[in-house]
Amino acid sequence: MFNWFKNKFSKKKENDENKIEEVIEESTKKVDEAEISEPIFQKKTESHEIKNEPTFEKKAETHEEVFKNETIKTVVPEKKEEPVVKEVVVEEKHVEPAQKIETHEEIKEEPKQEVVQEKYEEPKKELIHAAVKKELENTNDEEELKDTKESIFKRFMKGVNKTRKNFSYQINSVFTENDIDDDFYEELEEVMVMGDIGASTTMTIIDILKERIVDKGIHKTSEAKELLKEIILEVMNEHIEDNYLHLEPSPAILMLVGVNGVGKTTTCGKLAYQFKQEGKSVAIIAADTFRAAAIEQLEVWGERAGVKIISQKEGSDPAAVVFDGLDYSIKNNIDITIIDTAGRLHNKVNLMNELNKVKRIIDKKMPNATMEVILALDATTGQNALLQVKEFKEAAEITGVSLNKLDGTAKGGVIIPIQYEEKIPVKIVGVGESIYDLQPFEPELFVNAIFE
Ligand SMILES: Nc1nc2c(ncn2[C@@H]2O[C@H](COP(=O)(O)OP(=O)(O)O)[C@@H](O)[C@H]2O)c(=O)[nH]1
Ligand SMILES: [Mg+2]
Repeated sequence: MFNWFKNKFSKKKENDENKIEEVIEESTKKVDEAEISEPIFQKKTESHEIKNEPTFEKKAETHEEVFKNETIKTVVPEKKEEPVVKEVVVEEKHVEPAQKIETHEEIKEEPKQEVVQEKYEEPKKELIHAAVKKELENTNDEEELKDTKESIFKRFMKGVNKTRKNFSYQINSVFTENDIDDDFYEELEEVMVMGDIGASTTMTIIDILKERIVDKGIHKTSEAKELLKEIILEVMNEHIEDNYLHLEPSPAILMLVGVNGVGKTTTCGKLAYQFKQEGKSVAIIAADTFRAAAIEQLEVWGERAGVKIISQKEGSDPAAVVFDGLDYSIKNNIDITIIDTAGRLHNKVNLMNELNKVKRIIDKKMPNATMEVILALDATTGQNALLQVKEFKEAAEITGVSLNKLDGTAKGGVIIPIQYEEKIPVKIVGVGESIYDLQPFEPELFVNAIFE
């Protein structure tokens, strides 16, 4: 059985609450600057009151009520072909959500599990999270332990194969029987920067390496290889508490954010499938309402994974879809609700407004839900992925990264600065297009793999 979760989030919740306040403050400031007449987050006291109310008791509300008394101005996206979300002025009086095309009766239908089970077998043993290593270490069955460890490693290697081949080839050309000199450090620096570790993190690592080489009295470059491996792992873990998805206790919400094409929808499908295999009840909210294709794509994944997709028609307000989706999750006692969001919001204020709107719906409907906000990134974009982390961190409280398409690139080294410079844990990696091609991320395995 998988173990993607760890029960450590009481501390995380506290931190999150501080971060939310910061995001709200920052967002209000930005919106003010954009000359919007009323601040978005004027009703702070209300949200505190709501938090004291018991979860799941608020009924007969619409998503618009969440924003009543507020003027929300959504900046119109630059691209002409995208549907325009106009200025929304929410009236005080009760208004039904405009785009409710699914009734609750329809939503209540159980997913067609029989079909799914015929098509999909139990996940293979090698999909087991490296986190079970610890549990397995308590077993006396040596053979079982060895097999499992080997298969975890093999599976992971498939995903990092290109990064590994590239990096290990280059690195091995630096670690020879030569003496350590300035050329060695220069070559090493070049290999690391080329390997997408980034200039700043590379310098930090090399500085530590220099010190340690002196401390240990090492003279041959070959002897420094193990040291480098050790330091890379230390640097990766320096600001990271752990790399697990924290989705317990239920109910939990996992929201996927990120720009277009980075694999958000695919990751939703893969995660939904894996969570179901762990015995969790799962639903997906299709909050990317800007492309009809995105909703259809998610329906296909929903069928594969055997989970309910809550959607509305193209162009609906994402906040309204999330509102109805959370209603479904509450009524059906869903353990993990996955929210797929749109990635076309390049304007920062706009992005912040949209994400905050969704966040406030969540705070209102499920104030005590365990939250993960996962930023999906395309590993093939290398350093650009790092820039996206910086951007999205300003717009939302990102709790982790899903680094997708790792199978198709040698740029996996970018994981190191994501964790060290941006202090965001890489929690999952996408290693292919099938439902099984998602791996929990384990720094130790990664470092061992790229040095193989
Ligand atoms: N090779 C590979 N392709 C992926 C992976 N994740 C997503 N893709 C592909 O990337 C494309 C965009 O994915 P999609 O989920 O639609 O991205 P979104 O726009 O962020 O929702 C699709 O063709 C996916 O099949 C991955 O881990 N590996
Ligand atoms: Mg999508």
